[in-house]
Amino acid sequence: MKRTHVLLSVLFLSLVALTLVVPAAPAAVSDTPIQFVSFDAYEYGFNGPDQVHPGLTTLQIINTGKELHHIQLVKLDAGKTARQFTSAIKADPGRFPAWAHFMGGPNATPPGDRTAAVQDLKPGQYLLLCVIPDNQGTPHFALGMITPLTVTSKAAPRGAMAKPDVVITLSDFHFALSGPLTSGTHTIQVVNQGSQVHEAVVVQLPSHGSITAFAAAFEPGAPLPDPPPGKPIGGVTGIEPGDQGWATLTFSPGRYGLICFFPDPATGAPHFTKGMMVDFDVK
Ligand SMILES: [Cu+2]
Repeated sequence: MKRTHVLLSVLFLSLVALTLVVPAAPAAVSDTPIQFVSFDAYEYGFNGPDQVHPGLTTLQIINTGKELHHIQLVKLDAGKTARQFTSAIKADPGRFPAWAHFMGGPNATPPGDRTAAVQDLKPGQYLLLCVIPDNQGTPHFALGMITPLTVTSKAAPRGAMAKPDVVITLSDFHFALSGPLTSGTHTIQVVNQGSQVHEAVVVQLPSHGSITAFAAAFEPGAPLPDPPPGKPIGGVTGIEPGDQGWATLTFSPGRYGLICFFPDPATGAPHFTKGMMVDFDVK
């Protein structure tokens, strides 16, 4: 399928991005209540709860495997099931069914690392998917990384949510930061103001690297660069127009980038080829 096809390029990072990321510490907290759930990701599946409460939820991914993984939450319209989703994808691998909606989640996480994203969950039936492909180009969800998650209608006792201090706005086809990201831990609000599904993959770059060089490494047939052109440290997976998510990430001084691999539905061209990538310095 196209959107996995364009993500194919991410796979090689699983071979090179083995350094441990320091887990994000909680930033300043507000009074906003939130629940916390954690999923282990491995080849090929997720371990975690199959039911959660509705509302703001920190979704943590712990990558206990050997390849790059993420969590793409997909919400199914009422009456649709995981089985119907699987059949629909089998019948037409080129597109997700119209009754399945991209609802974010923690983005690309290297082996041995953990990242998290906050999403506002509504009651209903969800799926957790990993859309990142293996080295044959098969998306991980087709290899078993697909698991149902029921969001109940019962409210739960909650902790406190970190207060976002930077906003990343996604549009067709740009990233905009509300202000500079500084060294330390930040909770970043990611808002999709575009007309297509977008994601934010946050990439730590080498000191003289650029997100353009990182993206260039994903050209089909490109040799694996040494040293690697960057390491993903999380972000928010695909969200629908008008939707949002939050990611708490820890930055050290240096160079970083943002990139979106989602394809334009009309052409299949990944958004970064339309300019949806940017680099920035953290001081
Ligand atoms: Cu995009």
